[in-house]
Amino acid sequence: MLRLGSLAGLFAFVALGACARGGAADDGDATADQTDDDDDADPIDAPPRPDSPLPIDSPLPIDSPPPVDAATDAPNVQPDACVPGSTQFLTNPGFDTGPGTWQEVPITDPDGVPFPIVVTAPAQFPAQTGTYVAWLGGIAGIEVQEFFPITDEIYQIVGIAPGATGLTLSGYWAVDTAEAADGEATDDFTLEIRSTTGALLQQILVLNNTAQVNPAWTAFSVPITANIAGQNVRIRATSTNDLTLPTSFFLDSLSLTATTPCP
Ligand SMILES: [Ca+2]
Ligand SMILES: [Ca+2]
Repeated sequence: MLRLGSLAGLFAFVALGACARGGAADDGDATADQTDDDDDADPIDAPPRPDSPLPIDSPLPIDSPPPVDAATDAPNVQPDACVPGSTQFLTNPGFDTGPGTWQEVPITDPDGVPFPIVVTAPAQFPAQTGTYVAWLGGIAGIEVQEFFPITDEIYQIVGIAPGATGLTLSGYWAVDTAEAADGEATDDFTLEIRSTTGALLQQILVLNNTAQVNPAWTAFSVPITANIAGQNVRIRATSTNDLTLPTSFFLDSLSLTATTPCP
């Protein structure tokens, strides 16, 4: 009841107000032209009548720039543009977590105790990265009472993604020998890719005692031409020392990468 009563009172008040405004305009400009009188009589804030023209300052839709024009002015940047990357397949490529997935076939001393291959780098020859390296050789046959060349080996089985392209094996090698600088090649080293059944797929490095660079790491990066995508392969290093004057062969900071193509 209160709401109905209040609404009725409001209608009565508005009706009175409208009459008062009309009466005041007629009374205040009785001699003016009737057309001007009508224009002047409209309050500034009166709502437009249904047939009234748009206010002068009303924004017209045609003035609004269409979205397509705005996009034309934007920089020509493609937010989803692909930048080719690379994928690295070796585990522990710098040897710095210890042997891990690297399998060692080491030289042993006369009591059968192995000389580990993944070791802390010797003080006189710091690691290329971290503290560990792969150290092959470094022992002459006669030191372990062998009367023929002695060998060791380290390898890791690596799964190469199907469709991998741009495969490259990179890293650093170093040679430190007791052989004469101008001596013959008597102690040897190879880094290669083999199948899991032992078949040679590609040689990456072939070194010997004459390759010594005192004392420095030498970078290498060799494209893999063997078709190994989608296969498990062995990344294998092996050394052979003859009876005397040992040669050490070091590896560090390896990587086996493929280019990651754009879709
Ligand atoms: Ca290392
Ligand atoms: Ca030797």
